[in-house]
Amino acid sequence: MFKNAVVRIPGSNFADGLTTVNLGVPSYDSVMQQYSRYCRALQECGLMITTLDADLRYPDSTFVEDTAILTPRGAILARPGAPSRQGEVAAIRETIGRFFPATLEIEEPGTVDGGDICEAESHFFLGLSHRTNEEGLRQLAGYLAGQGYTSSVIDVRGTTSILHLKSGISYIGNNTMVAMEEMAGNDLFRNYEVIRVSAEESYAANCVRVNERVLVAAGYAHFIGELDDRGFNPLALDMSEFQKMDGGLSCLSLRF
Ligand code: CIR
Repeated sequence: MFKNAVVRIPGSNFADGLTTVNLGVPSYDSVMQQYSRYCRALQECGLMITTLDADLRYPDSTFVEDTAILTPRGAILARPGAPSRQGEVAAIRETIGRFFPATLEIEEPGTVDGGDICEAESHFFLGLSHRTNEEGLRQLAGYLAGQGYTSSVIDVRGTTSILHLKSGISYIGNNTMVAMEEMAGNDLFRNYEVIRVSAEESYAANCVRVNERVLVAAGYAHFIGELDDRGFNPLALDMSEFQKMDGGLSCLSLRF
């Protein structure tokens, strides 16, 4: 069960952030509407929200998930691979410290984006990506082992169209892994129930189990229907403006 979430208000310069997709420029009004609905959804799932002010120094800083890995056994501050995002960690450190007195930290030359880290009960899947490097994962695997977790690495550098591991897979509890078509056959998932997300709906593979609900991007009827059929109680949220900046649903919050 999660009790808390940390979010950061999108800045008016949100559209100046990094993106690799060609979906147009986000409208700030719509960004704020979608962000507000997202926060309400977290509250509807029973979470207490800590809201950080917009930080115009970092246009991508609303994607707070990339700054830390929070587990029931402790906090690990990440070190984002994009130079323009590295200052986001200092900006959130004090907030995380309020909830987690002792924090570990990924050190240079390691880089880790939180979006590359997928927690599945006591096992972690660690994405090696264009943002998260081998040294970062070596440090992280050591910290997680110290907390009693196991981990395995999935190299997503050759996987088309995803920024982070969790753009392509999500663990939603009940031993169930959601995976985009291209990743669904990975042998590491052999002991899981795998819900395959078709190539047309692959953006929705980034979804989040929050207590009794699964938050999922709106507009992906087939996948949402499948979640429903399997009893996962999906809650669909419009994410179009965040998608324009390569952002998935999970990256808008840190949940713990
Ligand atoms: C970036 O490129 O870093 C941001 N525009 C999007 C980050 C999305 N984060 C995530 O999926 N965890």
